Amino acid sequence: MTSNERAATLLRGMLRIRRLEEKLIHLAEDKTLIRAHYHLYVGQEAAGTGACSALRRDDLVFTTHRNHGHVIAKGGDPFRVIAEIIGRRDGYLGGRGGTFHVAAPEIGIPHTSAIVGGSLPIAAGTAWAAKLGRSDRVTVVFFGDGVMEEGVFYETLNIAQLWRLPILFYMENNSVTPEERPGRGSPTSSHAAKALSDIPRAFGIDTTILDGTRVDRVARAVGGLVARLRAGEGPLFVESRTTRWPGNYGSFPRLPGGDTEIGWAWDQAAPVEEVREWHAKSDPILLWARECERAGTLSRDAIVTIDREVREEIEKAAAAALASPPPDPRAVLENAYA
Ligand SMILES: Cc1ncc(C[n+]2csc(CCOP(=O)(O)OP(=O)(O)O)c2C)c(N)n1
Ligand SMILES: [Mg+2]
Repeated sequence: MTSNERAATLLRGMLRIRRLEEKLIHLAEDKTLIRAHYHLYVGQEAAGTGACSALRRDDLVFTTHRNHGHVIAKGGDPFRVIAEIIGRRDGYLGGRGGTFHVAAPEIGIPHTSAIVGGSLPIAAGTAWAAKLGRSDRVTVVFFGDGVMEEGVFYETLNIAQLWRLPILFYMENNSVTPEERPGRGSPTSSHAAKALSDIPRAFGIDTTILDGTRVDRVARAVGGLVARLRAGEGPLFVESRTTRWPGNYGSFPRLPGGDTEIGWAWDQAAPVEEVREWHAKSDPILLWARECERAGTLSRDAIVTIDREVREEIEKAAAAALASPPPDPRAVLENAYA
């Protein structure tokens, strides 16, 4: 892939997540389509997109309550993702999982848990299976900084290191200010550790701190880590730092400044005040658009065109998902175990 193609692929991948999730906020205004709580990945697109760009289709990914972005980044079809979220038959799980449980075994996402830390031991299990089967498939488990307060996190780290499992623990610390992103310590008010990255290091697990808003750096770094996992050097740990999008502070996601305008990459004064600084300093998509134009890998016109194409793709996917029927009530006992 040329550097221009790579720039376009990463931009398109991140925009697919952003446009899909903005669309979800609009769909949720009709209180019947998403009936309960839902969480968005807006602001963290560079982490999932960059990391998954370094994976093969048969590598395994585990995710969290913010799973939509990871599923899209691993190659999920936006139509089937939206259909799952709004509970329709064409969803990856036939509409039974919903927003908290979008999983897609055919692209390497066998399971999603919304229990904080719930995916970690299962991910260690698939890594162990790969090791026993002498396969070079790797497992990447994405999780939030909050997981480091859970007991299961410590048990999983311990067994993964004792058994040298081919797993990447990809911790998305979304509680970091722009100034703290490149730094070393990352204090949080809810953890006694001075730096979260000290914890895996105490287990002897090699740990990398990444600015999780920089898609190219994430892709390059994870590419190197995955090669090491395939060579038997696991487990490995990443702390990926992002700054929380203002729309993600309340109990339900909001669009305080409306849908993201791609032109804000150059017109940084344009967004409303509540989101202006975030888009200027912490929006991974606008940072990448600006960087590509500066480096000459994508022109402004090319960037605008990619955005228009992605918007059209997501509009079509949403229309098809809305046209998909609800699950057949007679199928309610399928896949149920008693
Ligand atoms: C075991 C458990 N405890 C509490 C919750 C409620 N809960 C849902 S998300 C969340 C915060 C998780 O923080 P973090 O892992 O940092 O993820 P973020 O939301 O910041 O992406 C909590 C406490 C839960 N789902 N599971
Ligand atoms: Mg968090």
